[in-house]
Amino acid sequence: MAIFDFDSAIVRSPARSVTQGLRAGDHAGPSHAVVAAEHARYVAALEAAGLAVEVLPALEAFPDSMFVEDPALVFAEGAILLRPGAPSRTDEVRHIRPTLDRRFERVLALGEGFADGGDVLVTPADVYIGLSARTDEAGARSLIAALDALGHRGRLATTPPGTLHLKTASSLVDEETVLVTAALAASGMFSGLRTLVVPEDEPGAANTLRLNGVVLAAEHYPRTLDLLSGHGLEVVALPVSEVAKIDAGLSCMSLRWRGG
Ligand code: CIR
Repeated sequence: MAIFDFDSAIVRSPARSVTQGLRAGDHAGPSHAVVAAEHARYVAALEAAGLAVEVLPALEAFPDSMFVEDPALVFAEGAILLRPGAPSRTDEVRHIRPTLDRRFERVLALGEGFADGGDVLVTPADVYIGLSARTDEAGARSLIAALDALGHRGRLATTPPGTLHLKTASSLVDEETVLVTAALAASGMFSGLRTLVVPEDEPGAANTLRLNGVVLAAEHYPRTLDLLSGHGLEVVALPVSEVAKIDAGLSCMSLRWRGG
């Protein structure tokens, strides 16, 4: 299970400005207090799964900065500084860089274009990079070059229209199985992997997070929790309905790797 074998994680405390986080639609933003409570439960779940968690301080100037998955990508072999495609998030990279320089021997950077970590799905054979409103082809190709330098093979993928990130619609739950929305399953892009399709009435449920022997999943999607348990997985259900108001889920709140 090397691909899910993690001992270290970085997270960032939610800023009070998280209430202004980016979201599709014009609904109200989340409550800072509830997001903070969800974040605390998330950190505890990472620790319970065996990871040592470094908690970075909140960045008030960046409402979405608790979603550390987007400005960087990390592996045991090294880290890659990305370039988030939302203008309000681009400078988050400058703030996470010192931490990555301290924690990793090799820190590479994207040469050109834009790429969000939420568009990057790591599987045993390939690293899928979803083209989206946040990740363009120049960024994806530049990321493929950086991945190659770390010994990983990247390939382009398509994020379904109207979906924020590739991983909004997919997550790897075991070495052979990807949990996907019906729209992404229909694309047929995951050749060589089994697909588990989330129920039609729970399209937001495809973003889960496998860590060592457990899968973290949103507690507000009960049918997906049953689907995962029925697949023989040990599921940890977590409250994330408040961060979901700003289009976030389980994977986006941490960077995970082995060997920290
Ligand atoms: C954003 O739109 O950038 C944030 N409100 C949500 C980011 C979620 N990131 C992720 O799933 N990797």
